Amino acid sequence: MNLPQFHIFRTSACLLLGVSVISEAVAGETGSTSSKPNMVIILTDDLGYGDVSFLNAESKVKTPHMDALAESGVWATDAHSPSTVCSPSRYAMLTGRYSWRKKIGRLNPWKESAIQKDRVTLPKILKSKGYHSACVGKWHLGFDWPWKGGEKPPESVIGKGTSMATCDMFDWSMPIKGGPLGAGFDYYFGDDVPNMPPYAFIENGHLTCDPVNVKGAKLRKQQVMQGGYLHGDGPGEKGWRLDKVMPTITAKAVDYIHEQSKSPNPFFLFFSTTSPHTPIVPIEEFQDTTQAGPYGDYVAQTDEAVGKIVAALKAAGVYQDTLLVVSSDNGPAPFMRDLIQKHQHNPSGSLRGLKRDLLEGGHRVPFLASWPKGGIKDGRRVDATLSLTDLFATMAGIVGVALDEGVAEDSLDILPSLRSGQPVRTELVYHAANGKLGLRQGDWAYLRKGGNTPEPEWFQEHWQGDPLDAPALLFDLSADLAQKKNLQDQHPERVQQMEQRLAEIQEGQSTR
Ligand SMILES: [Ca+2]
Repeated sequence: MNLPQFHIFRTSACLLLGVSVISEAVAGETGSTSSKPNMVIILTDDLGYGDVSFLNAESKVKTPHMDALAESGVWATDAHSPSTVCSPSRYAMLTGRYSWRKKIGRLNPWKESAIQKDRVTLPKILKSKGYHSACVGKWHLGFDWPWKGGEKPPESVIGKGTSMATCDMFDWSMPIKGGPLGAGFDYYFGDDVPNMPPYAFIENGHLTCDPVNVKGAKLRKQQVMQGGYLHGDGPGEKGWRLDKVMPTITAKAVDYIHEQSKSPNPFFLFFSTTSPHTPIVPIEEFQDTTQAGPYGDYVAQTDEAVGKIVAALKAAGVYQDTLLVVSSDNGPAPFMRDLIQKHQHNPSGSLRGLKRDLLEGGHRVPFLASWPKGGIKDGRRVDATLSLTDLFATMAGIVGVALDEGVAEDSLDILPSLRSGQPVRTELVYHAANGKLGLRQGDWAYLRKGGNTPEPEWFQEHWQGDPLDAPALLFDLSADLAQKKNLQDQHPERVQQMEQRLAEIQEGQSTR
């Protein structure tokens, strides 16, 4: 693996400067001499609250590796992705800032880097403390592509959801800029977005192949096992196999752990799986291994990837002093609702709603954390409200970086929640795919009108929930986690108060 050089000088300088009060507290409480654990975030793509067996005993998929982490680390019941679709959710996690402040939605193919160059990001914060960082897998936050002649073709040709890009539009001798490296990572390997061109791997600033023109529809027809959409044509690797993406990026992430564990410096790995998002392409080893069709098999493969990362951390001898987080960037894909009828498997489990929705199923996600030396252990269940936006302030706190104004504006240090279940977050803004917002306050969820996809008739009969087209939706999650009963009529004053607060947050600059 061609990794950039370590930043030894910077690390030594940071060590000489000493550790912060927060870091000393960590060391004092745990008896560890280290205040710089390795950090690993495994972010799965569209994995649902009902897909994993540690949260849903009725799941038709067994997830033994994640279940084992739940038994040894901590698992959260009320963790949320910052948005209900990929790009904004990832933006918020890496910047600690609500994505709607920048009005970012799901990026179409060939979009420019969505994270501004001067934005302080999580890898930049950790780099300032001597960490080496890598992003492996899905990115979906844009790159600055090497357009031939420096001019981007019109959106109508390349960027309206269905790409018609061809190889001759690019100058591949020039580097692909921006992307993960532009956002502060030292190393990137992945395929950006598996259902969008380029249908190829990118390593740092270059494709790993000499690209040819690849037809998305042909790939889909020949290889995809279930549903989904490929966003058109574009440059790609000759003979590209969609099913080699997960095994390849998993192996890269494992290699990275082994390589970096030899260094005296800590590392930060953002392993962003492309599964179980479409294209649904489980490898043969997992086909027909679950009772939830190819999607279920792909969830099982995702679980195994988590197991491989855990095994690599243990084999490298760094598991005890690594903060490992496993979660999902949003709820399960809308077309997976069909699994309820076909396989009696509800990917949202006990929750109403799916990816894109303000309802809990859109953003309440599986969440696991482990850091044995740091007191995140013993298989504890955490019911405190968490957001993936909070990973920024939490990790910054662990390494002793104080956050300036204008940095990670919506991120809270949730270490007390992870260590002892102590609630930190009392409010949370929900973000639908269409930009509509909702607000969580304690047990109450208030959803503005229009932030949920209409439900098919069969599902309405099955779920027996109140209509979603009311002027506002208000749910008491302590009594009604399934969000069947809209209480807006019974509590008009609460609706008014929460709407007012939501508007206030929208007008403000920060929530921390
Ligand atoms: Ca996603």
